[in-house]
Amino acid sequence: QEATSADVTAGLPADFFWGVATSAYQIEGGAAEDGRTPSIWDTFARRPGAVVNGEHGDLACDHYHRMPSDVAMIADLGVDSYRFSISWPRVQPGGSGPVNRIGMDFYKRLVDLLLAKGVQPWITLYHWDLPQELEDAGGWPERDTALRFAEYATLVHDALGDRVDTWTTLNEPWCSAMLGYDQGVHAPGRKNFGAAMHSVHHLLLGHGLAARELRARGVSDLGITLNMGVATPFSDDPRDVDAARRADGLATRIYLDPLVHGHYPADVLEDIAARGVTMPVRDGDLSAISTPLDVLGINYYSSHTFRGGADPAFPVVVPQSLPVTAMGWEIVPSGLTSLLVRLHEDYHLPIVITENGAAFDDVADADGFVSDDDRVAFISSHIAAVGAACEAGADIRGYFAWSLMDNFEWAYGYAKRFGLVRVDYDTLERTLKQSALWYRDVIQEHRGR
Ligand code: GBH
Repeated sequence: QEATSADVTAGLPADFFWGVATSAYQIEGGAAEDGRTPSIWDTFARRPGAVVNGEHGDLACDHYHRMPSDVAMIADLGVDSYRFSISWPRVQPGGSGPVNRIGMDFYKRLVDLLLAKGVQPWITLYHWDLPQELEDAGGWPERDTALRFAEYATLVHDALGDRVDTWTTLNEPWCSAMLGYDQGVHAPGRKNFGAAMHSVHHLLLGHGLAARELRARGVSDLGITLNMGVATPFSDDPRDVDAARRADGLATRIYLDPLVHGHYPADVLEDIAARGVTMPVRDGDLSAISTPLDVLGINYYSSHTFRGGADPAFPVVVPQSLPVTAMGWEIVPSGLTSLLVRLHEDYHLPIVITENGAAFDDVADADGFVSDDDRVAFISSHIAAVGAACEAGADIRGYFAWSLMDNFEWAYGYAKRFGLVRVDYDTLERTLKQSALWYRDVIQEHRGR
């Protein structure tokens, strides 16, 4: 790699921090152990055709049993922070009732081992693994799920609040609502736009009610993680401009306007009303949802250009003939800079990149080593894009690479590899890729500046 680490981190502040990220269902395994009950992903993965090759997270990376050595590996990368999620059905089986001590002890040990190694734990409470019983009772389209989530949040905080400072409520509610309830490509696999919009509101409400509880318990580093990109109109034809407005509305403003400004964007409410849907808002909901955030987590993978389609309600993505990752997602680091500058201007929040990374067609040598120059180039160009946003005035505090290691890539199963560390799924052996060694150097050089 020709660009030096110093070039890559040039625009970043001296106290910028570095991390790696994972999520519970994607790495843990131990699906039926120590009292854990099924989540919607355990169920969905069993549905024929839902996941490539019928794969599921029963074993995944077996992190549930290899956690101590995984923590040693994390520390060895030299990161400041490790972002992971709590499996709701592991710590509160069925999604209601008392805490499952054995399940919670797993996370206590994880946190203690991280702290002993000087790595800060960054907890995400919900990364898509809703207890199946709550889906059976209606799932996120139902208001009660938001109340259950707030209760679950307090139960986790009661157990871990003495040793964890940083709390994220939800990971990517857009994916939960749109992929899970509208497109049906994620759990629970429903296809109903109205249910998806009701899910948006109840996810936000769950976030807000949990945020209130955590605030009342003294949490001062509280956030939510959203996935987004920039939506660019294909041309200045008003139909294309409208398409980009709609795409941005359903991906960005429908979350950030209520979270930051305390109201849904009027144009988005009109768009969804035209599809026969109204948000199930009750008095007081928006004040809970707009509980002040200390930090906004942004997961960035790509950005898109849109044009108006035959039906204006459905913006059409126009491929830009850019290089793509193994997911087929176009590589658009400049979009990250524009996104961060725009978020700074419109919402004025400190931001942490809670996920960024890429799947490529890794080839391991006889020792399991992967020379993933493509991943190094992807991550380095995106870190540089964050630096450019900082230089333009955005307040970006840190960066988490997605992911620590190869894992269960949802509907794509194990075929798509996002890790800095390779996982051999026959032996479950972990091997640092070139990108992991490079990332460690970047962190070290940035610290030395
Ligand atoms: C994240 O979601 C998840 O938080 C994480 O669990 C997951 O493993 C990781 O990303 C990698 O997928 O087809 O060009 O329109 C990613 C959310 C939403 C990002 C859809 C890409 C579509 C790009 N994704 N988006 S494109």
